[in-house]
Amino acid sequence: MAERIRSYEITPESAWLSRRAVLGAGVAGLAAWPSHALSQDWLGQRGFAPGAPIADEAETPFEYASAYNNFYEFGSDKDDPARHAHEMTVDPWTVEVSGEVAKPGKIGIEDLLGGIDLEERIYRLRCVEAWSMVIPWIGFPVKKLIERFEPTGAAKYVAFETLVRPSEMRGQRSFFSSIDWPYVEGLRLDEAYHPLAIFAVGMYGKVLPNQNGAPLRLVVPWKYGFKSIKSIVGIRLTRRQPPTTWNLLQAREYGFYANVNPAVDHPRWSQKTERRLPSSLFAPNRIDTKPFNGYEEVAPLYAGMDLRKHF
Ligand SMILES: Nc1nc2c(c(=O)[nH]1)N[C@H]1C(S)=C(S)[C@@H](COP(=O)(O)O)O[C@H]1N2
Ligand SMILES: [Mo]
Repeated sequence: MAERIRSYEITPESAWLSRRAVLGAGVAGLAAWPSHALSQDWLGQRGFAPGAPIADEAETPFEYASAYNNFYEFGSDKDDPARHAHEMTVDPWTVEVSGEVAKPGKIGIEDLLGGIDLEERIYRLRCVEAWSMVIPWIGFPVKKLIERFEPTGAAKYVAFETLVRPSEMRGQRSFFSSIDWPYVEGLRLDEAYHPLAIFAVGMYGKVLPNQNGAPLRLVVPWKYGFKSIKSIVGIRLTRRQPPTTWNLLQAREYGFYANVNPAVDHPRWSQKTERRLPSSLFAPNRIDTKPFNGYEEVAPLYAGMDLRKHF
């Protein structure tokens, strides 16, 4: 496996009672685990192995990951989210789980995350616009949360929905935006259940900055960035493939699957290489893009599918 995985077992109290403490204390709030929890033996017993940090894959500095964003609810320029996302209230926050589940419900995020162990996952994020970053997320497998609501046998897809609150999201008030809010995304249920697919609540040892999708966002590292929907308020289990925002906007350019694939160009640009941030005019830091963004263990999910057709 290419990514390095660290896992910390924590109680719901330490995760959520301390939310303000974490905000106040910065990294210290999340670093205050007993050191034995980090021993290699302890990790080994839980199935984790040390992945060699990849030489050309230094973590993208926090300053880039939190300043160069796509979050159209706050505008279409890369610096709009960092400038305006503080206007979004993320506390209190509720998520509604609905559709093909035995136990639908609207639930506050503290309860939603109660008892869930958080892990740190260092993942590459590859935007369809051909830049990429390496980000240490704090999160947990999507499957852990969805299972709690007991999907019925008819559930084949999961649809996700972002907050709609024009009073706090200036992009949703904008006359120029062509997106039909809410921002929506979806996965096949077996994709969502793959252990690499996570919900993130933090990054770089801190709670998620609003511009990165606080308080809860999806991270699907083998797919183009637009699948990783931010600030989620709705999760719906469905029988049919749900609509997705970029596909609705431009179906020729953005498919439902959106697996990172250097062999399938975007109609307006090549997907063969990417610009790993930080990059500049003089140090472009251009690297080859890998199939599935390098996470080839997901390939069996698409056995027998023509990935040129299902792009
Ligand atoms: N709700 C919402 N989620 C979103 C977006 C958006 O505009 N709105 N942009 C997507 C795109 S195109 C990318 S590349 C990633 C960027 O995530 P990051 O800013 O944390 O790097 O968020 C994705 N999630
Ligand atoms: Mo993106």
